[in-house]
Amino acid sequence: MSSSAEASAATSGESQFVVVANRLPVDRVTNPDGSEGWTRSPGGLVSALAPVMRKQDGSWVGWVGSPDEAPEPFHSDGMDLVAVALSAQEIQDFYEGFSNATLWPLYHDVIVPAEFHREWWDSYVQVNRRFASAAAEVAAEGAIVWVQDYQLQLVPMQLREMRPDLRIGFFLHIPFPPKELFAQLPWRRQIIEGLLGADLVGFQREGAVGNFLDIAAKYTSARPISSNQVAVDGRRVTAGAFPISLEVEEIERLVDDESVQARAQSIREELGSPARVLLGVDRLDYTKGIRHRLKAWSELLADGDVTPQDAVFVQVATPSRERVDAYAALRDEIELEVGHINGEYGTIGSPPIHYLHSTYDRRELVAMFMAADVAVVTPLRDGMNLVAKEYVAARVDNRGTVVLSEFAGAADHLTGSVLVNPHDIDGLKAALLEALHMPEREQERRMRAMRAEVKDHDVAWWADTFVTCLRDECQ
Ligand code: ADQ
Repeated sequence: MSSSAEASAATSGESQFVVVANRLPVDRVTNPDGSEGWTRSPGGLVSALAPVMRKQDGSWVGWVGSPDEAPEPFHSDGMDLVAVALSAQEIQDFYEGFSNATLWPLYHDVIVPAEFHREWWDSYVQVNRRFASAAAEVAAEGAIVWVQDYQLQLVPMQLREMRPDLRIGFFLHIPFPPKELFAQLPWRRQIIEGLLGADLVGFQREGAVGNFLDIAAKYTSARPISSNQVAVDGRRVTAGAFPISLEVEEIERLVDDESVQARAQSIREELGSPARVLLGVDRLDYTKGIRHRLKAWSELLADGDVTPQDAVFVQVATPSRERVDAYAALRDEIELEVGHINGEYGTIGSPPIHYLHSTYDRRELVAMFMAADVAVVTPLRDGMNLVAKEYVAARVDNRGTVVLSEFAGAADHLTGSVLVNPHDIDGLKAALLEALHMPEREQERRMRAMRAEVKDHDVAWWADTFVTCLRDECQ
């Protein structure tokens, strides 16, 4: 892992492959000699793209994560990193505002109301243009540019206007809503026109592709030319589903590691060696269905269907977007409910729920997956949900069950899970009991099938399929 910044080799017009994402895939570190450097942040996206980046003089355009900071372009770990600066005001308006308090709720079924503010929109337009300009500067003639996610939906068209020679792809990591919800957005036409600047627009699920094509036909001049293509200004734009996945080998290597195995064992012991362990791992986000899950668990305890000696629930909730009001309120609600459950049903040394508001490294997460009998993944809406796939990847012993929301993209692939509608609390309780009591042979049958699916369709497969399609081979 490179941690020091060398001068960038390709600062302008030399990159054949450019990724544009809200965040750069690096975190700042202090080296042993006291100098400052960068280390690659963990994550499937960067691991999947690193080989393509290395082969093709790749550049990654993104924000470093703190206000007003934009180091000169530098080379790290086989790619050129090009930083885009955001001011404190832009972080509030573009990022916390329009991205996370307008688009995020609107694209997730309006679980909390979406807020519409014109100054947030103005900032979104301006910041998107800055990302587009940075990409236009580093991309070589005819290069491939792959724009990522909901924060940057205007970049494809802005970039096309600056550089019509480029081949532009866009991938949305979150759901894309039906037109009945999308229609609320005062800037609905501009967002769709922004996306139509791409040659290929990718989504997690087929349903999102249908929503996008429907909305494009309603609000723009795009005209359908086939089941997944539209014509816009004499160009052809393709839309398709490209379900994201993870680096299975990285997880399997950790499962193989004796110290991770020992840690999994000690987690069980620290929990008091209960008969069964249920595990939830989520960003603390209202889309993840944590409240519904806790309600179901609380009712199972109240009904006497489970006791803290039978089973313990571990809920890991990663701190997330704490400056956005809805997230602060959610944290309070969840912590109140956890306190209620433990106060009501726990005994000394046997709380029925362990709540951990913290971020963990991959080793600890994998040890938790190995220690858990049931993964509880019950979002109210989720583009894909990688935690469900990570749990499956970690169960090389073919044991364990997944309780999975039908509203997560992962439900299309992990068909051996116990599928639930997380709004149906009785259904959720029944699913948790089914998972807790599933015979080992049945667990094995289901887990084998799910592991085969995840191994066949890993994150490298996802990136290859998208990039191959973008290079004009699926048009
Ligand atoms: P997220 O909403 O962040 O991603 P998810 O797909 O579950 O959701 O990814 C979360 C990642 O963070 C997982 O890799 C998980 O292991 C990790 N993580 C969670 N809690 C952690 C903790 N406490 N410590 C350390 N790591 C933790 C968005 C979309 C998803 C889509 C992904 C990828 O909302 O639907 O699957 O992008 O496209």
